[in-house]
Amino acid sequence: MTAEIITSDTIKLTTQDGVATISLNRPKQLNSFTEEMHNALASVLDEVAANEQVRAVIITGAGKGFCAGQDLGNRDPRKQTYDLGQTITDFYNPLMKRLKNLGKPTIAVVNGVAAGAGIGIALVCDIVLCSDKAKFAMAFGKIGLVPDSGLTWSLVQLVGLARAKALVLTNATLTAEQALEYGLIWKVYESDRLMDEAIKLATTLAYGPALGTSLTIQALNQATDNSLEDQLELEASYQQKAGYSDDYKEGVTAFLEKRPAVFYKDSN
Ligand code: T3D
Repeated sequence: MTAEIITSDTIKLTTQDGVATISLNRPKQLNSFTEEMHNALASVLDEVAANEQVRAVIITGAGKGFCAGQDLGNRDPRKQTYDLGQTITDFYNPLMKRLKNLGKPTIAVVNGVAAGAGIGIALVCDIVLCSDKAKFAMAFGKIGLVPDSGLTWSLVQLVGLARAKALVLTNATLTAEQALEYGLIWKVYESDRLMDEAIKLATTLAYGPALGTSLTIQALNQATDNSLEDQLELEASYQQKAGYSDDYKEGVTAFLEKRPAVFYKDSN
């Protein structure tokens, strides 16, 4: 077992036992995003994607918040105009694509308030765990903006069009329990248990069959865009890949030998 800590000012990365934990680290501003933080997170995500020892990824926030979206301290529309389409194209959209296509399971650990693009970051992850103190504040309408970071897509997918429209048009703030009831997240834990539970889940995923897990995520991500016929074809091709893997050989061998399968050994 090993722990390695790499820090930049705004993003902290810890790797241990196959699990990378990424903390958004601007707690005084509720971990809202600056350009520097976007660049630091992009580098860390690329590093995590390339590191074969990393087999599951947690993303969380330092301090009492998860992420309040764009840093509004960086915006003063009284003094200048901004091409926000450009910042979305240059920073938020690549971030969403990096997270969605990481090739490893991602867990958002929402420790406190998530607002604006912070909600988009949580919902693009494969599994969302929340503290009982977490809140989801839609926020965009309050400053005259449109939901971004994939939220017009993910909210509709997760809660349906009727609830998605009402949530964003009323700038609603959901509690963790409401988010659970709406099907937005997987589980809620008391705040002092949240990280232990997240690490337990991430470690279980890290010790699972990496290729099969990655292909499963990819298949599920494509399900809503595909017809059943297309999805059946996709499953056949992914199953072919999984069937040629060492993990399949180990899984079936372990079954026949009546022992737990070993897909991953921490090399340290
Ligand atoms: O601009 C572009 O590039 C386009 C991109 C858009 C993407 C987006 O995400 S747009 C949405 C931007 N985010 C928001 O509009 C959220 C603004 N924040 C809030 O509405 C509230 O702060 C929260 C609902 C998130 C939390 O409320 P509360 O009462 O728990 O905390 P608070 O007291 O409002 O905030 C605590 C501190 O965090 C406070 O600083 P202070 O007064 O203690 O020094 C506050 O200013 C700071 N903070 C919160 N959100 C932001 C922020 N600082 C900078 N940027 C923020 N987004």
